[in-house]
Amino acid sequence: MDTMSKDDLLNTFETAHSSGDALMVTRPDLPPLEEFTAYLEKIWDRKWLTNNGLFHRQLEERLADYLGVGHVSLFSNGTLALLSALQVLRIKGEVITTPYSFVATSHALNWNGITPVFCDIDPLTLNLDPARIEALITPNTTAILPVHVYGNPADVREIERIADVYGLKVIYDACHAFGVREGRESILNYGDLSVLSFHATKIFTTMEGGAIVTNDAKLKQRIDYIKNFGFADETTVMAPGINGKMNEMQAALGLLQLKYVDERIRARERLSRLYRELLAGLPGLTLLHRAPEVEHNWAYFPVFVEEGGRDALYGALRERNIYARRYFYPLISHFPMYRGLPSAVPENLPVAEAAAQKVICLPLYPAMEEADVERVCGVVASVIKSYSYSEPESVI
Ligand code: T4K
Repeated sequence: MDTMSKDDLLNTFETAHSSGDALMVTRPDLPPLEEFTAYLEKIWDRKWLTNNGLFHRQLEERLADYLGVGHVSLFSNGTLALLSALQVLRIKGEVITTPYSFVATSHALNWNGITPVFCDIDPLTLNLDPARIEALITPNTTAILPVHVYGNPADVREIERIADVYGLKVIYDACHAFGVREGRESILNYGDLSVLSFHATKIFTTMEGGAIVTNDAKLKQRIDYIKNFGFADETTVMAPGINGKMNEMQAALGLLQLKYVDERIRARERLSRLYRELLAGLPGLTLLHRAPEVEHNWAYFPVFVEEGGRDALYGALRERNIYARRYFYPLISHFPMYRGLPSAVPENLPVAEAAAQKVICLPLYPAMEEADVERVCGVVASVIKSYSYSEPESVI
């Protein structure tokens, strides 16, 4: 019962869909089908399917407005947006990043021929620990690639200070941070670029999709060349670009999703607060720190279980048709293509190593009922009580 193959997951998902009683770690939110069909009819009429279509342009503008940022460049997925962000800023050599993320964060470096340098994380936020960054800087370091993991803001000010001192670029993997604000300022306004994902598992989805956010109009222009093979006009190619374009169906879905995203974030918040209330004070269980001054998007509900209890909980939940996921275990630094790097040595990453052993993300999505949360918490409490933990843990 250690892990599930992709086929097992899909079968489980199909069975769950028909039985109605399974809880997955997440389920996408979709608008009413007839609203989408109306957009499809317009696409069919216009026969303009991709390459900066009308819905694409509308979504870029509407998103920039909604997010409170200068410019948005849409992509067909978050990984292509990450790859392109590194290209646009011509990042090379070594980049300091976190091992506690989805593997795409480091893969984007790898695909650009850049060496990831893993830095340990902060025990409270689980984001890059700025106090450990400077020791990893070498003459080959060109940038920092932090992640706002679970939508919790990284220490943007301290990272900016270090980047300024050493002349480094900063690209935020903000794939979890759609709509997150700190002191009313969008978290996406920090660093040189921020990258979003609109994958089916994200709080704002276009099925697949992503974006690069910038406040620099010239950079936005370069990003738009790069995602369209480098074309500036019919005959001029400005850069070795790629095909990263979002199509009109994705953009249409995005326009509709914007209508509903606020109410969905509120539903997530309600469910998250219920989880927190029901799980508070269980010995051996730590909840994710959520800073009160942050406007959260309530993406993910990770909990951290002490001393080997995590996998028992994962198994017990599955026996009851509850498919929690261990995001982010294993650490990226454990995967074969990265584990030989000097920075991947587990002794250098104690906080990330511990978090990866303890974490489990419980189901969270707006269509869940309060009774679903109670059901999950019942299993968590019964497993936790079977371990003799003495007192609540406060940090990872
Ligand atoms: N950086 C970060 C920090 C990221 O988290 C991600 C993506 C990226 C970069 C890259 O962005 P993209 O290129 O993906 O835009 C999922 C997602 O595939 C991935 O997008 C996401 N992070 C990651 C955290 O999670 P899996 O392999 O766990 O997904 P999967 O297919 O097992 O789905 C999880 C559950 O979601 C299913 O059990 C049920 C539900 N689900 C999923 C899909 C695809 C649905 O209900 N419907 C669906 O269509 O990676």
